[in-house]
Amino acid sequence: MEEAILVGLDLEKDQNFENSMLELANLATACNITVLHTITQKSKRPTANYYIGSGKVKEVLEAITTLDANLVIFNDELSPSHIRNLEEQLNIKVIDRTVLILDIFARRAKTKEAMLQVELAQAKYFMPRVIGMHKHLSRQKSGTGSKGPGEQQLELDRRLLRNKITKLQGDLDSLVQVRRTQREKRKNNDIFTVALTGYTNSGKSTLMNSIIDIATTHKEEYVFEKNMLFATLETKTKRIHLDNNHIFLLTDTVGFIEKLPHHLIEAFKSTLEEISEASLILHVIDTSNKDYENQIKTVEEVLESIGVSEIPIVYVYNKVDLLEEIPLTIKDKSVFISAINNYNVNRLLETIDKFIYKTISVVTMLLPFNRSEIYAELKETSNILNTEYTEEGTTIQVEVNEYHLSKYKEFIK
Ligand SMILES: Nc1nc2c(ncn2[C@@H]2O[C@H](COP(=O)(O)OP(=O)(O)OP(=O)(O)O)[C@@H](O)[C@H]2O)c(=O)[nH]1
Ligand SMILES: [Mg+2]
Repeated sequence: MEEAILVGLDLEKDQNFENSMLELANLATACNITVLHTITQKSKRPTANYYIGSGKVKEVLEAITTLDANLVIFNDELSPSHIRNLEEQLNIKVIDRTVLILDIFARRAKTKEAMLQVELAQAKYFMPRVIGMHKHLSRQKSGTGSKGPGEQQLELDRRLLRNKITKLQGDLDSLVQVRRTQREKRKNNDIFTVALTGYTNSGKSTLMNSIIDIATTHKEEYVFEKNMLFATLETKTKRIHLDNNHIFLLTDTVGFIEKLPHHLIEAFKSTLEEISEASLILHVIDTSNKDYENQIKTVEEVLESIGVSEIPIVYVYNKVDLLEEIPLTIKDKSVFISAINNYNVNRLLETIDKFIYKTISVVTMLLPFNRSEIYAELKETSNILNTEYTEEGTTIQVEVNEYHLSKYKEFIK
């Protein structure tokens, strides 16, 4: 049983510090760790030796002894030397926010791809840090120039880890290739794609299910939703068919969190590409969280870091059932909804449809009788408004996107 003391450095520019410490406690709980106590320090910057001041280190040590803790968790990612110095002073295991996030991802990963992604991020995080885990061994170094058991072990561990990273990267690359090919195929159909994104636990998967509820007949395809951090790690795409015969693909993706480890972003690159290739992004916001404005900022920073800047975004203010009144500081291009009881989700679908309309032209086509496969394709992907059988062939009035417009332009009357 792990019983921990949380430590946070309150840097002056961080207005969000208190919430961030609460979130750290939630992350710890999600890893089955009991939080005994929280220690914070206000400071302009971290110190070189211990991240916190040496006086604070003493305070942490006292708390460890008094409360009988066996783990210390820092709210920021620590460097290998910070970990080494702190463990030397405190004599118990020291970890950071990144380790917790990686651990939760590891617990939640179900598909082969997600497992590889998490394992890769973990290995990369631990690579420069193996040294800290062997400090007790390396003290046994004997004789000038000769390698003690500690150092030999360290080199061996490093080599194993490096090989592991290469292997994981290779396995992941081949899986990603498969996914890219699938996506290319989808792109060829050029169906309008909408990606759900947002802070973890904001209600993305619940919204996906609500839309499936309203707009599809395949109710057995609901996605997993739950009140926990990082419920979704795998992307899921569903085909949504609106009443007016407009079709779009809706993709549910992994949520973001403050200080998302960069190794994770890197490892989840292929998953995040689903967002960067969407035609429209729905940024889902948990308005019942009093920190939601900072969460919006965090999400926007991650989106920027993965190169999303041109794609139109609709802000979806979710969980309004929990509010007494709608907040005033709301951006335009936004919709208020409650995904859990489908409130206003129809309004959101209308908004999405307006974006689809922008990509559509209404044309009349004359299809020769021997090209029935074109009719079948358009029936599957486009909205046929009118069909007439004439002597020359089938005349249809149809709403087509740019892709079909150029593909079949020879048949346009
Ligand atoms: N009251 C209320 N709760 C909601 C609403 N939408 C979602 N929730 C709850 O919020 C929790 C998280 O929902 P999810 O849909 O799993 O959230 P997510 O954004 O997919 O989260 P991750 O996959 O972890 O990133 C669940 O307990 C939902 O029931 C809402 O409109 N109102
Ligand atoms: Mg989810």
